[in-house]
Amino acid sequence: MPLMAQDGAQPVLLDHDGGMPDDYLATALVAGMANVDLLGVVVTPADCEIRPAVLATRRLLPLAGRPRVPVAPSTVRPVNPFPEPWRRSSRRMPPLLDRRAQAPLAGFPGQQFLARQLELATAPVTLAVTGPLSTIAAALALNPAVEKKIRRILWMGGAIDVPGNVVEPGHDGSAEWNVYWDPPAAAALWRTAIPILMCPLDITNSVPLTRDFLNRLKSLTSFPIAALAHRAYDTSAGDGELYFWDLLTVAWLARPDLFSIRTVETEIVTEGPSQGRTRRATSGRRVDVLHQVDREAFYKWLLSAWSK
Ligand code: AGV
Ligand code: CA
Repeated sequence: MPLMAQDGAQPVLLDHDGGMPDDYLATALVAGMANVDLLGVVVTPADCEIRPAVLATRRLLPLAGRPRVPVAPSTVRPVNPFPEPWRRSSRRMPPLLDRRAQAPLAGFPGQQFLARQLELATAPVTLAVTGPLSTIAAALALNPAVEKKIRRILWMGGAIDVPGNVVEPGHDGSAEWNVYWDPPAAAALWRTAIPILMCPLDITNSVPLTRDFLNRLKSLTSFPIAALAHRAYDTSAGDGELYFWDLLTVAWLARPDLFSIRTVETEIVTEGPSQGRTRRATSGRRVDVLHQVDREAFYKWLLSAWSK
């Protein structure tokens, strides 16, 4: 049955980048939130191959109760592309392959779709972004006037007082990948007045995928999304350390009460060995940052959200 958004639900546009399985599960999670009015989903071609990522997104939305939400592939290009094996893993959403129902395509490239949806919006929209900021930056370049339609950008990205996760020749390791993929796009957003709420590695480091979580998930696989999550994390095992990066980010939309927030001043490094770093700077750009989370309550909430 299609999910009905609650009266007064917050309008949200989701921009994910197809990371397996984090971005897909975050998409299902947002689609399942009754306090969210989901206006569309954009797929940024970053941590994925765009065709399988768009297809998986279109099959996930009906499964999560939102069969009519439009999906738009963005056509932005990287400064620093993701490693090939990570991108290839976007093909592996096995439980979705036999599903026929597909959410519609928007009929515009993602950046144009974003700009249009913002133009049409009658109330300020929250942009939930679980990949690079490139598509949003491109949408603002197409129509700078839509900036005032954005209530805030909720963004998985950055590393403030902890090491980054970029391991590349010539890089010093201080950057998080969603910034590093396109540092000028992040820098462009830093020049706007849009309220930014970041979910950086500082906080996502506290929510790893654990063996205990997988065991609890395994007992819930009679529910379709829980089954999907279990299989997705199973096929991803061996790819290295996994965290609930994007899932923690979007959890804030439904459960802000689980988080504390702090404000920091930062700048984006766009050149050299630290490119993509979100560096503290006095008189830098003020951003709000998800600071601490009630970890066990988050895990519990995630499992319950997947059990319906
Ligand atoms: O840096 C975290 C971001 C999140 O948006 N992504 C993964 C999440 O979707 C990039 C990333 C870091 N390590 C990775 C990543 C890995 N081992 N595999 C794939 N993507
Ligand atoms: Ca991502």
